[in-house]
Amino acid sequence: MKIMKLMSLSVFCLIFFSANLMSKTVEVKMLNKDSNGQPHVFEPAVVFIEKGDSVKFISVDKGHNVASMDKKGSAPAGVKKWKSKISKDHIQKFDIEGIHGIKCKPHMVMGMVGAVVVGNTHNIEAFSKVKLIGKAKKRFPKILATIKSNAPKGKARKTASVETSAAAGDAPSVEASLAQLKNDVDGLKAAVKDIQSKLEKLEAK
Ligand SMILES: [Cu+2]
Repeated sequence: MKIMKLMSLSVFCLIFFSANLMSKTVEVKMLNKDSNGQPHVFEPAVVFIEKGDSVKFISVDKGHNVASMDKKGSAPAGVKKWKSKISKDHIQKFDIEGIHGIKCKPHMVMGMVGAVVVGNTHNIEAFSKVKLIGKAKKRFPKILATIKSNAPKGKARKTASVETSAAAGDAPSVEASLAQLKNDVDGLKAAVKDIQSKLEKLEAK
């Protein structure tokens, strides 16, 4: 019995560490102006990540912050409010799947809004009904269009997110090995489920 428990514990550890190895951080710049001359922007305005990944918001220009949008429908159920300090870099980890609206508090009305898409777009309907004002309202359709045109997620990650961990030259092989690792983890997860159910049956006896 003890051996079984130890075995399942070690498999859990393996999965835990593999999952941590796979999580990544993408970067979003907080800018006074983007390359097209658009004032007060997150660049990119929309990023696509997986559950457990993080976004690093870089305070390139001063006077900005990043926070959860805090509007009805602007985040999946269970997401708590969060915000960064003005003029500071901020790393935010996302553990709940779905579309998370973001804003810069001082410049929201001037259109400084965006979104972090975590894994999938299951809350797109509620998100598309978020009520914004001013220039944010004007920019919102473009954000929605970016989310829609890049779903399913796989395609978008290459163009819309910035890999910070992988060196540019060997990016494809890193991608491939990550995919392999993910497959392995999925296999392990199934194995753990199997062990768990056996364990439960044994304990029931
Ligand atoms: Cu701002």
